[in-house]
Amino acid sequence: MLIKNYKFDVDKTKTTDENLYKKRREILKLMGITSSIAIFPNMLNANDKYKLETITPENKATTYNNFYEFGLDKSDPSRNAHTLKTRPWQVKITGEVDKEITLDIDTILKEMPIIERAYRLRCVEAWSMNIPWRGFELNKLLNKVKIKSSAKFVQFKTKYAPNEMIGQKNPYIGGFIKYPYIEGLRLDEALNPLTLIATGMYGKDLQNQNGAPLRLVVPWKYGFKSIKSIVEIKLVEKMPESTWMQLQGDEYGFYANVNPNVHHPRWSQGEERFIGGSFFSFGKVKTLMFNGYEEEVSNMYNGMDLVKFF
Ligand SMILES: Nc1nc2c(c(=O)[nH]1)N[C@H]1C(S)=C(S)[C@@H](COP(=O)(O)O)O[C@H]1N2
Ligand SMILES: [Mo]
Repeated sequence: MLIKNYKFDVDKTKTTDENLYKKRREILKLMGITSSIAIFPNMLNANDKYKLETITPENKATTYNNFYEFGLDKSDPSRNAHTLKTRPWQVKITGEVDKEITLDIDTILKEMPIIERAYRLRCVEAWSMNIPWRGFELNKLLNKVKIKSSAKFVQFKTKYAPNEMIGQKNPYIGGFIKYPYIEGLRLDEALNPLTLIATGMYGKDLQNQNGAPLRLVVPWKYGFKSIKSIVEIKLVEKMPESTWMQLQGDEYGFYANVNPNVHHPRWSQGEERFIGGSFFSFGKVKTLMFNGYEEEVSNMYNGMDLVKFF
């Protein structure tokens, strides 16, 4: 399947971003406007587009995190995650496969075709970033096993190590969650070429707070689906549970596709606060259907009631 580069290629994203920024500034200067940007609807659109395409600064993406194993505050993971041991590290592929396998992280890194792609990350809490990931398509890793026809879903599991993850040991820090954190995808979602296993970002290896040594990235779904520090990938017959379904299934469904028309029971999903780098790239933008990846993924949900399957 063809992936359009204008949307996903890291360098192209940067170029568009800079050009748009320059153009905006030139137009504003010509008009003698230096501060007020909200008066022309067309320019607001350009501004929205600019925000959506700006790459979030690295220091924001590595210090404003959700990784409850290290605490519930956004600043906790970057402070606490250094205790996680990411070597040696093994990943098991289990369940409905002809032969279960265990892979070493360094073998994976050597054998997988590593690519770079910028994706938008939209948290269910209505903030978003745009992150240049490094990694490989999950389908390339799943090629290492022969999947049985009985497999319909994939379950993912984060490492369980209370001595390394303070929130797993202390429920007052980790939020009384049943660890290990688990997530799931339908098999076709897992095999979709957009679905990545990230091993790095910003051209470097992943930091622990971002899910080292490898984490899932599913750009058209809310961020909580992008499970971090994975040790097991299990092919299963039935729709698996996820940590957030266990916690509050009426608020967080299995699909969790980004959808500006289906609101969280306690807040709107119609807008998001984009975390950019400059004054121009901060602030509210409209949330896009499937987080802007509608063309690439909507066919997987043909005929499905997205209100019911939220
Ligand atoms: N194991 C685990 N994975 C997790 C989480 C978590 O708490 N534990 N938080 C999720 C949520 S809610 C979001 S928004 C993203 C945040 O990823 P980032 O911190 O790299 O931006 O990670 C997801 N993966
Ligand atoms: Mo999130």
